[in-house]
Amino acid sequence: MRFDVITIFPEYFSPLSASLLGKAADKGLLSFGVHDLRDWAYDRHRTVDDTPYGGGPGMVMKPAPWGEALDDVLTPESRLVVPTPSGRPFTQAVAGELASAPHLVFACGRYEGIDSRVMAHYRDVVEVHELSIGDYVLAGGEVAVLVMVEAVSRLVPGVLGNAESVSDDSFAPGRMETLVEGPVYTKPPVWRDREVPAVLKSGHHGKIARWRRDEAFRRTAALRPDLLARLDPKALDKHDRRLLAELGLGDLAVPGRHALDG
Ligand code: JAH
Repeated sequence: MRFDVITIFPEYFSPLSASLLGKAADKGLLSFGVHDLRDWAYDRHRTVDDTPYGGGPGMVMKPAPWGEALDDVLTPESRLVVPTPSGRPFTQAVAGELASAPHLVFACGRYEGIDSRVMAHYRDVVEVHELSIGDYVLAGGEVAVLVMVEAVSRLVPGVLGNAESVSDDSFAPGRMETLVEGPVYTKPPVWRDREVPAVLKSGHHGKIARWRRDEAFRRTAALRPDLLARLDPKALDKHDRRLLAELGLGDLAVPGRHALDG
C-alpha cells in the first residue's frame, strides 16, 4: 500500500522510517512519499497562505499550490484524506475501510485551514475523507496524519508480526467499539506488595475468559458508558446480564431495547 503526504513540515514525518512502519516499508508492504507543498508554490517566497476573505484572525492556505500538488500526486485510484477538527470521526472502522485502498494521499492543513474550493473540486475527482481524530484543535494536520497512517498500516496484511494479532484488540473490526480491554499482568507474581489476580495463574481457561470479560464490562461501565449503551443485548449471556445488573446497568440487557436508544 502506498501513502503520500503533502505538508509544509516534511520533517514531522521522520517517524515513518522508524519502528513498525519502517520495517514494513523495508519488506515492501508499505511505501511512503513525503512532499513539501512549497515545491508547488512558484512565487519568489514560495507563499502558501493569504488573508481570509470576509476578515477574521489568522491566515488561510491558498488554493493554487494545493491544486498543483494534488494534480501531480493523485491518481484515479487514490483516496484523499484531510485531517480537520470539523471532519467525520476517524474510528477503527474508518481505518479498516482505508486499509483496503491501494493509495492514500494525506493533505496537511496549517493556519485556519485550506481554501474550501480545493476539497469542493477534488470531491468531483476522487473519494475525499475529511476526518477528525478527536475534539481538540492542533496546530495543523501533521500529527493527525501520523496517527491515521499508524492505525491504517497495522491493518495491512503482514505489517504486524505473528505475536501481535489484529483480531484480539478491544477495538478490532468485528468486536469493534464494544468493550475496552481489562487489565493485563506479567512476571513477577508480586510487585511492590501487589499480587497478580489468582485466577490468571489458575490455568483454568474458562474461568480466566469469564474474569477478563467481567473486568472489561466493569472498566467499560466506568470509563466508556457510551460504548456500553451501544452494545447489542443479543451479545449478552446470563452472566453478563447479572453483572450489568450489579453495576446498576440492568436496563441495558432488556430484550427489545435497541442500540442507540440510550
Ligand atoms: C488544525 C489544520 N482532529 C484533530 C485535528 C485535526 C486537524 C487539525 N486540528 C485538529 C488542524 C489546524 C489546521 C488542521
